[in-house]
Amino acid sequence: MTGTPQGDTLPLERDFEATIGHDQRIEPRDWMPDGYRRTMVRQIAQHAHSEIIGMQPEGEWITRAPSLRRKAILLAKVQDEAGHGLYLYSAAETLGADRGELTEMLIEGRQKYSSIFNYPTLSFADVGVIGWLVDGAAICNQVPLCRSSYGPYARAMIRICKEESFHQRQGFELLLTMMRGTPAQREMVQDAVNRWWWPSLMMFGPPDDASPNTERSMAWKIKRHTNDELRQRFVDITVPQAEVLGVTLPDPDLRWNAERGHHDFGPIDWSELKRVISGDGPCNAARMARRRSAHEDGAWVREAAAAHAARKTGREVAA
Ligand code: FAQ
Repeated sequence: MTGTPQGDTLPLERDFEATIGHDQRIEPRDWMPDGYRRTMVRQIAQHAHSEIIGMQPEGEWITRAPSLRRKAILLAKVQDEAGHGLYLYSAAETLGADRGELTEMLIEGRQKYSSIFNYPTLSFADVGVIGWLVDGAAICNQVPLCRSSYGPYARAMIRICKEESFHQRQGFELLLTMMRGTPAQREMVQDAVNRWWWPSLMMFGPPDDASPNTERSMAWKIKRHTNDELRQRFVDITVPQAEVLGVTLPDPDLRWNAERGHHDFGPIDWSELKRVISGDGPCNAARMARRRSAHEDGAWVREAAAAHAARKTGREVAA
């Protein structure tokens, strides 16, 4: 949509800017600049893809969960992630983006998903650490998105955040149980924390001075905080939780800075984030292969659903 039939978009732009300025929501039928629509579709689609690909690392442990209780919890969590993907694809559809086309773009490597899901899950402790750190980081990033300027995205985020906080607590509870177990269990937890800590900090995106989208997204109130602000908040929240668990975060430079009122932390290896985003992480190829085969295996379901919908519409028209 570029403007009114007369091509005079100025009054519409003014309305749009006023809505943003008054902290009100942009809704699907409202006029919006092309750039805003593109940015929203990009962010929502990447987020949706992340939820769906994010089912894989933990999903691998469903058949190997150590008890029926842990299996039931894990099944429910992975199913929740599928639900989040669906709410988000629906939000993208309100912007005119077709879900099938977005999936094609992911499968062809034209759209991204979160770097974090390209790391392997080597032990059951990884399930706990994903809940604690990855869902923890996701909550930190997504709670402010409940106030994002695009209505359907902000509303989807409210429900997603409620479920993610449940996920975070189950991860923490699992780790606490393991930390109260045998020395071997404690070692498994520490090993998982060592492997997931830095990738979790990278989830927040590149540093502010290398983040091309932040300034525009902040001006449009799509993003409410910069990548570095949210990363710092996550570190500050997580350090005391690590103390309760009795694990060591793998950063010798991590310490409280009374002057700043925040924790200082060591340098992040941004070349690793770049590598993983560009497809060269430890599990990128496996994750995409699995996503592609799931899509192909699901073709008959999509065809059957479409045929059913067409028959139903036909019957309704005949009646
Ligand atoms: N991985 O200019 P910025 C979850 C890309 S859901 C991959 O800073 P922006 C739930 C970025 O897209 C996790 N790509 O970009 C769960 C951009 O590329 P483009 C997903 C990344 O958009 C838990 C380029 O780099 N959450 O975990 C990453 O302003 C457990 C430049 O970056 C969301 O999607 C990355 N880490 O800020 C599921 C939340 N970082 O498009 C299962 C919503 C950056 O220009 C189990 N999204 N890039 O080609 C956001 O808040 C933002 O999009 C950011 C990036 C903060 C991710």
